[in-house]
Amino acid sequence: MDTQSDASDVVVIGAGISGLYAVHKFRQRGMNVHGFESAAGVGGTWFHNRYPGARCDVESIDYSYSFDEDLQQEWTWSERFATQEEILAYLEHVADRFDLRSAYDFLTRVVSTVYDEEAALWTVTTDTGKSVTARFCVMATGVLSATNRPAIAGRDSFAGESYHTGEWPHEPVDFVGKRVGVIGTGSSGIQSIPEIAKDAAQVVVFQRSPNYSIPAGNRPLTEELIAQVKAGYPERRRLARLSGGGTPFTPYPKGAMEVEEQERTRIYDEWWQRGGYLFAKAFPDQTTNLEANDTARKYVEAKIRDMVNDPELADQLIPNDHPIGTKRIVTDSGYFEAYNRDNVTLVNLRQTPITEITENGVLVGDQLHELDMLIFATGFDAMTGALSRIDIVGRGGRTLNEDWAAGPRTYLGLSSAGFPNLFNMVGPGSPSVLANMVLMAELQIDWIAKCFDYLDEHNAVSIEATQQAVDEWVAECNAKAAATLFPTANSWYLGSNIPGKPRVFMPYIGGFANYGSICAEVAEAGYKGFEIVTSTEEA
Ligand code: NA7
Repeated sequence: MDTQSDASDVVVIGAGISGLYAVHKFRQRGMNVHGFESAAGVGGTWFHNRYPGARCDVESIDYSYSFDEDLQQEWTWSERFATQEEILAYLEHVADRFDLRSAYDFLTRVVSTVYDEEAALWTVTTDTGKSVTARFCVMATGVLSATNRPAIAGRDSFAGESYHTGEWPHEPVDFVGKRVGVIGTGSSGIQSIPEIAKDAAQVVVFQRSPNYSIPAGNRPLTEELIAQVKAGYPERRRLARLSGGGTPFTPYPKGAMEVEEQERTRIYDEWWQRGGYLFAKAFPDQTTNLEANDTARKYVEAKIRDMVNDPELADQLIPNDHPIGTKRIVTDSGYFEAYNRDNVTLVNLRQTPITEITENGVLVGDQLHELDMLIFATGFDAMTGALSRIDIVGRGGRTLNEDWAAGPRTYLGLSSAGFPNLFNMVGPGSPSVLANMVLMAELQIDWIAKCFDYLDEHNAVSIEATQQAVDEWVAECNAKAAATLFPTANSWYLGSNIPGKPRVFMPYIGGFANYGSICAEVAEAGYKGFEIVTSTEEA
């Protein structure tokens, strides 16, 4: 183990979408940036989630960096919804193009970051024994990066091949002729099941909660469309920044209950044809008004019944425990139709839960499902999981885990009281996963870079959210969530998938454009809500 010590201006933890851009942006300011990444390469989420069928549900032309005009003109996406492979190739291209790998220690996991109040420095320590001191610490650790392997009895006793979708191996996995069990029907399960079914002898799906899923309507991008998009990129990005979710779409001007049924159906047809999770936003009141939501729910239920041949099976695949859209609607390719195949079976865990996992398979009640391979598509300790696995120690020895014991507490998602010069990327208290992650990351990193300029201009040593600003922002986030139907669903947005996790709606649901305006106003008002300590004060 090497025990090297080093000094930098800023440490960036994570080499995913936000970490890579952070390195680039801060280097452009002339800063010395030190990056750490636990994986062997760049890509974050897109490095790890290599399961068959993995795609992003935001259109490729929007799910890409906007910071460099040449980059967005030269890169050409092949499909409307990009595969994991293509997104990873893109991020690798970005890393090469801007020489970002050189900032990183790969295969290096950060175990702690501790603030020294006197020196106003963070000391970041890794599992390789290396430690780096830096004035600033940027946590680009990802929101869907800490995998969840639920504590099912006998979980580790299965003797066959076993994988988690979020830690998928790099070597090809061969399903041919195998009996494959999949636990979980979130996005990862729903995307992978139809692909696995093409090769496997048998796929047994263990479903606890059915999910809404809308066919992607994926297709190759034509040269004509690409030329059009590239010519109009500045306007496309401008509209995306003015939108609620960071993609250039405008909601219907009226609520679902303000129009006649015929018009409502016409709009639902339009969004169904368009494909994907944005169906949740066909009408602006769909996730705030239960009556409006019910119209969308009924529309989708009828579609599921059309796609699944066996009506009893269709019943079991239709969610009945949450309003549509209050868990992220999955964007699929052939999911419901997969159940029409002879080799795909549904095991309804709501009827009979898993008793235990055994050496040979999964025991449900007294029925043993014998398997050659078991796949955990069981999701993540979302939004806070990756941070909670690092010992983050702020002023007075207080840890972030202590500060967030009853749920995450931030100002603008960026900063927490007691943790000077430490910034969280795309996490709780920001629109985060409710927005296009790439533009989300750019917005926050651009804000932080400007903040660094301000600190330099004012000879400042540190910046930190005040307790009052945090209290008010947490209250604002809670109020925004309470005005919607989202808190009624047991989703990972609320941490409900992790036993013992406080039930708090974690993202800011006030919209991407609003969030951007609030952050800009705070900066223009001289970083209102932040305490800035200057070197004179310190002296
Ligand atoms: P998700 O959406 O959290 O889905 C995880 C699935 O695993 C979900 O169906 C869970 O059922 C199921 N699960 C979790 N624990 C268990 C146990 N103990 N027994 C049975 N089933 C279980 O994760 P994904 O990886 O699919 O997607 C995450 C996000 O990535 C997604 O929202 C997109 O934004 C991209 P439950 O619903 O908890 O009953």
